[in-house]
Amino acid sequence: MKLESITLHRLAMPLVRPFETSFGRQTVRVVLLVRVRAAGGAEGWGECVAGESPVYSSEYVEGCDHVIRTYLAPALLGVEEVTAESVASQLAFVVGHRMAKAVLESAVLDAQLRQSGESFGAYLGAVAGWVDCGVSVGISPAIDTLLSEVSTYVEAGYRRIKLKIKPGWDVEPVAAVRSLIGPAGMLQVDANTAYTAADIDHLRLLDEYDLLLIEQPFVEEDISTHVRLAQAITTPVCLDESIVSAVVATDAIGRGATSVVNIKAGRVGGYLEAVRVHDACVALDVPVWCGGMLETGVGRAANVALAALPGFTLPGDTSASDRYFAEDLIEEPFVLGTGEHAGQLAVPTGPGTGVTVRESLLRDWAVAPAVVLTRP
Ligand code: SMG
Ligand code: MG
Repeated sequence: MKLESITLHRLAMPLVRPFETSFGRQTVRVVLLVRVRAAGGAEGWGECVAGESPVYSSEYVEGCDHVIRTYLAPALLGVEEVTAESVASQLAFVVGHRMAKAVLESAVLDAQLRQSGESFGAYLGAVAGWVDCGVSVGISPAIDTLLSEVSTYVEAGYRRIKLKIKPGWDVEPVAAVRSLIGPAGMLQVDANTAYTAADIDHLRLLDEYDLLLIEQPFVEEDISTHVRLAQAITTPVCLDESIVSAVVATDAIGRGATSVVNIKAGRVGGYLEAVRVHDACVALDVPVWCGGMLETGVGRAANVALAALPGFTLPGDTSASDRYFAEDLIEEPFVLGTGEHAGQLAVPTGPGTGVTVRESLLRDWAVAPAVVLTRP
């Protein structure tokens, strides 16, 4: 397709409760949304996963906005033909900036699929109509508040609990939640790089609680300390921040740093690369699960489609809309299923992401005027 315009929307959406990780506390999700319009009327939406500040990743909203306006959008608006399959190579002259590239590729893919009538799931290779959902639970001010939050999620049907941990908030909350949910409850932890090699002995204490995995205890560049930890503990080690491509995933698995992989399309540069990460892991018999970045329904719809691929054998951080927002940005908020589908979300089947942006909310929640980039 020939792109006519790329529009950047910047919104702020209040979270239903603060979300605290080892790197900070967040009460609002600032979202960069991208809309592409092509000649002939095709239109698509993408959501950038970068946060407001560079604390989870080096990318952040203002930085993504800048690199999109200055380099990425002009490259796509300056050519006659763009497809989802061509975006990565058309943007390869820019080093890194995967989250910024990913949102453009997603929006182009959405436009392309809406035009052809195919769903994200069908295009990516989904094999399931429903996906198992977990919930990521932030660091709490106290154990009893944590337990009451976890109870709410267990009652809602979530199939797995993930606890955010950091030095000083690890063994005690894990022990408390393990006794609350019982031995059969699926439980895992995520440190977002808060530990160092000096903590390996301490992290071994977690082995007692039968965790599904420990996610990203050390800094993203430090593959070798993850290898050391994997050799020292029985809990499987899972990388998130470190895995920025299928090549890195294959390398980290080969080195024994990760025996489970968290896949986030934004972190690896888009859904096409996410599928390559999935395929590489499946070939190596490594289970994967779908990560989350507090997405609105726009990004969530694509994530739920990705999570329906066959290698996604563990519940994802793909929670229902009401876990994040009082009101979602889409007309079809994600709601957990009931009965046999308790704790699951249905994979959208409509063209593209299958969801519709509520355009009035783009205006109500805007924190900056929309920016329309057009052909030179
Ligand atoms: O989308 O439910 C969600 C959040 C899941 O914990 C989550 N994401 O490191 O995996 C992770 C974090 C990154 C985002 S923290 C703002
Ligand atoms: Mg993580």
